[in-house]
Amino acid sequence: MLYPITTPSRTILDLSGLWKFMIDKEVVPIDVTKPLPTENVLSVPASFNDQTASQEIRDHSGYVWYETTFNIAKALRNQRLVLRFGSATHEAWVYLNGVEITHHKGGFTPFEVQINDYLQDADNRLTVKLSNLLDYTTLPVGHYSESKDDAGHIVRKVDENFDFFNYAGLQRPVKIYSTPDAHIEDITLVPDVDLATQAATVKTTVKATGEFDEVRVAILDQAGKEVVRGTGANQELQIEQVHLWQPLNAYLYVAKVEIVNDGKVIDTYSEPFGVRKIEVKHGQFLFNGEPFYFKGFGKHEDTYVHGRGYNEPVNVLDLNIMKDMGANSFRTSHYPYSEEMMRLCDREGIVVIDETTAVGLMVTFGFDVNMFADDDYEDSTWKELKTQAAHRQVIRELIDRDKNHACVAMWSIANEAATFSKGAHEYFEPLFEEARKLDPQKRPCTYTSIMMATPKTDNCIDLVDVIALNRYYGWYIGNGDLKTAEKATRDELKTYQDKYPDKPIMYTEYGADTVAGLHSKYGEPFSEEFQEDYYRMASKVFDEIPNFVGEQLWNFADFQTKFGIQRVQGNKKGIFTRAREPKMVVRYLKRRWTKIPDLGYKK
Ligand code: BDP
Repeated sequence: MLYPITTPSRTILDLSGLWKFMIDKEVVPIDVTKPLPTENVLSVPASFNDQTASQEIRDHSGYVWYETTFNIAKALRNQRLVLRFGSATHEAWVYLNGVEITHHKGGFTPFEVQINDYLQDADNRLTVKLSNLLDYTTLPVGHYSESKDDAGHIVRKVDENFDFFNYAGLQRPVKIYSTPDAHIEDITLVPDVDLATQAATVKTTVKATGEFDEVRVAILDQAGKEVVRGTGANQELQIEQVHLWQPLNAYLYVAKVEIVNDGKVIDTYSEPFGVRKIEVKHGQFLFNGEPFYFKGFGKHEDTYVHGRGYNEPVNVLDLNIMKDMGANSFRTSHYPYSEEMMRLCDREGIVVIDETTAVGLMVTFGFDVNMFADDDYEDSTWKELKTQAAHRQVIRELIDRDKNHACVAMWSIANEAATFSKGAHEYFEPLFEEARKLDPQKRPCTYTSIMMATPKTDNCIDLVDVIALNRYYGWYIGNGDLKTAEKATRDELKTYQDKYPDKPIMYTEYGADTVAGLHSKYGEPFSEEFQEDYYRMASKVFDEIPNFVGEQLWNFADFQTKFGIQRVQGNKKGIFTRAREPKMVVRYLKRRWTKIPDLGYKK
């Protein structure tokens, strides 16, 4: 799916700004043919939760309504006009001038609809009904229940089966873009480079509809100079002496696509892309033929006031902080991040592990590795959850959206699912097949495994290209005891290394809750000293394991969660506070990471 941009044939109307907003108490039905019965407004894009002083709004589970009005300039009325949501969390029903025009479920992927037939000359009224409900059929997974209040009205409740606040709303940009009637629908780019000769082939596939007689593709270099051009919807274009896209050293080409009728250019679209080769072999993760070492983070889209909403200055700051620390990568835990963030990573050379919304696929949550002595353990996860359809959908939509991004180096199909329980393999095998089939660039695939999924009990490791572990020895297990944690870390990594000598291993989570400003001369848990000791311990072990190819700690910054006895205003495992102030450990990690080269660390 193409990102909306302006080109000589396309323009954009950004609907960011103040929208009417109300929660639906489900007492009086909302009549969509009339203006929304409220004068309250909120800012879009952003989560709705933290924009008011009302606890009722913040904690609302159920339906909410948004409304705005817009006009379309006369000059544009003969163009094809498309309304596009960067996301709508988690389910949306969209009405234009009182008529339902589209519906979408899944809160972190874009969707769009052509609106010409519903437009009127006067103000156009755009109304969106949203649901933030999650259950056993959705991703993420929530425990859903209903009750009645004293007046007999329905009260809905979502208990998140995951460790982040269930922020919702119109969290990403809402735009209308124009195209001519005959237009470019999609572009797929598959670069392949011969590392010996430095010559690249770029397979280009263009989907277009309407009246046109020719497709032209030109590849421009970063300075905007044409390198090669060709004609046809399917082509293989050659670039000699290619500039590679390297981690932290990005180089972006642009595929400029035109469709032409009678010699006249009808529609133009420019898609940036990078040329790089990603391979997994002999226990290494190779970037352009050299072993890559992941240094970085699991993150969240989570900031003050915006909630999970698009916050570009913070995205820019976060990547600058990463680069300053010598980090080179992050995972979009636990959902696809904004398209704007992906484009930024393309530019900045930040390597991304791109994750679906599959979090909470486990009914017996815990961290006790000894819970399952035997290796044919079975809980009811794969009987109770009905997420297969949502899972296929998010894989399809994520790959469709992100397939051309140079920054995307691997897909994460799920986070911490019950892969230790019987039934997991049957659930995951078709999903991995689907991802591998759909990705034109055939990137590696993984899932991040929870502690209870050990080398002995994990049933699905055969499906992954890279073993990605979320581990909390010394925190959830043996809290405060770093000696035992060091041994457990080493023993487990060695076992993985021996059992799967061809698979690279990395940590996609490890961390300790740390209250900024809390110090302890005994290095007690929650202190800044403990956090540093914890990371020093883990780093020491990582360096001993030959196939260990990366450390992505948990978490970049403190973030908001639901209430719980383990959470004081959220999760405090950030190495930065939620305001992006560094905790003590940042100096240690910066020293470590600036010394570790991005390529060639583990030979
Ligand atoms: C893991 C989850 C992550 C949590 C983290 C933690 O993948 O979402 O925030 O642990 O407990 O289970 O801090």
